[in-house]
Amino acid sequence: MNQQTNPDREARNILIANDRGGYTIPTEGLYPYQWNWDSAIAALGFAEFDNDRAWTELETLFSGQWSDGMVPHILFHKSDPGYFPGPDVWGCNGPIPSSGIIQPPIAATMARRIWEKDRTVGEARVRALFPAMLAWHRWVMKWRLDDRGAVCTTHPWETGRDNAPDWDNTMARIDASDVGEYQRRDTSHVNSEDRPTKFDYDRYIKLVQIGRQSNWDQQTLLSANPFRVADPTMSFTSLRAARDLLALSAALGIEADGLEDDIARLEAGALSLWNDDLGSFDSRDAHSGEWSESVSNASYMCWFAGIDSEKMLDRLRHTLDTVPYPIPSYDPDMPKFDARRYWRGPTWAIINMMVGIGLNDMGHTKEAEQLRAKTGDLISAYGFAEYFDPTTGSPAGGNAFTWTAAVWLHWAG
Ligand code: 9YW
Repeated sequence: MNQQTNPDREARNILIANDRGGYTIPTEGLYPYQWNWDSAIAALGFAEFDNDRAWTELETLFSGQWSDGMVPHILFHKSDPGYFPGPDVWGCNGPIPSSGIIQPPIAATMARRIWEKDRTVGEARVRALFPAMLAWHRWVMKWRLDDRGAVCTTHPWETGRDNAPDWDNTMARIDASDVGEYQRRDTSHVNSEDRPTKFDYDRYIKLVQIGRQSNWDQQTLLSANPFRVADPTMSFTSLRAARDLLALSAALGIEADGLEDDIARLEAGALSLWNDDLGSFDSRDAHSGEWSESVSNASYMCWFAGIDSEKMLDRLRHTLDTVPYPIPSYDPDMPKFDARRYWRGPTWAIINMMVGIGLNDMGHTKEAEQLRAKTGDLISAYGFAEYFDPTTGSPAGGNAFTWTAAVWLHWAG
């Protein structure tokens, strides 16, 4: 971005250009459909200049909700050969062609923020969406908890942190030798060095095949799916969403039985992800009980969930002081750190925003402001990239990216 440009205007223009009529794609080419958590962040960005359009984004997302309450990670509104795997590979039967997994359930949290920004426009819209948001929360409670109340991801794509080192041990145990031939599309849009490896991709597709063979029946998948990892992203966002749903139900006078109990259960689950030997929130394989031994950017999302931690705060201060463009998606002092490979090192503005919001909510305003300012500097120096090298700041992945623009408008700019 050069100094002549107006970053606010540029950010708005990115959202407008990525708008496909009621929903926003993450970026042209690489991601041509509606992604679940991208969309919730896009709504937050729209709310900064067009509150009505913000609600439409969330309404379109929930128009793809399955009858059991599940809200898919991708809605394939219009087919696009530039992305693989498309709806024919997933083989799902929702109201809109879709994938068969979810993403971190942040929509209720963003709906609350958008409603708080403009209650006049938001009152009727949030009321109308509330039952759908509650149904999704209940689906998560029913199908994604481990025995301690931590929320599990059943596919690396589900957590939104595709190739994070968190999944390495579990992925290594998956036999993908019969996955068959397929043609990746992501590496034709962006540098393959910055993307997940073939080893990982084979397993992503194998897990989709297992889901499809099970007809995406969750009961069957509890035993058929070898990938089930309790994870900080899912656990912290689900807990935050439950708290926001409770706040909305109280403010709007809508009955929502069981939310207090759900919050207590999710809180216990989130706390169970504390790995004392590592000194961090961590992921845990739900089948084997084995820790991932991974300090990721999701580890710092505890405050977003209303969980304070002096040890995480110390870690964060150290990261803010020593990493040029924080927060890296994987601890740079750990051997698997890879500065440009997607979720194995790079910095992601959306995670920074959620960490920053959490810090601020819990009174850690100095660290919140430091993180916000550093994220703002990063975006203004290097543009609205999908993600950034935490050591040099250089942009990576797709550009003119919806969620980075939305983060700028709502928080970093
Ligand atoms: C995929 C769209 C998505 C994000 C994820 C990110 C990547 C690839 O892109 O996923 O095919 O789902 O890891 O967090 O939602 O921006």
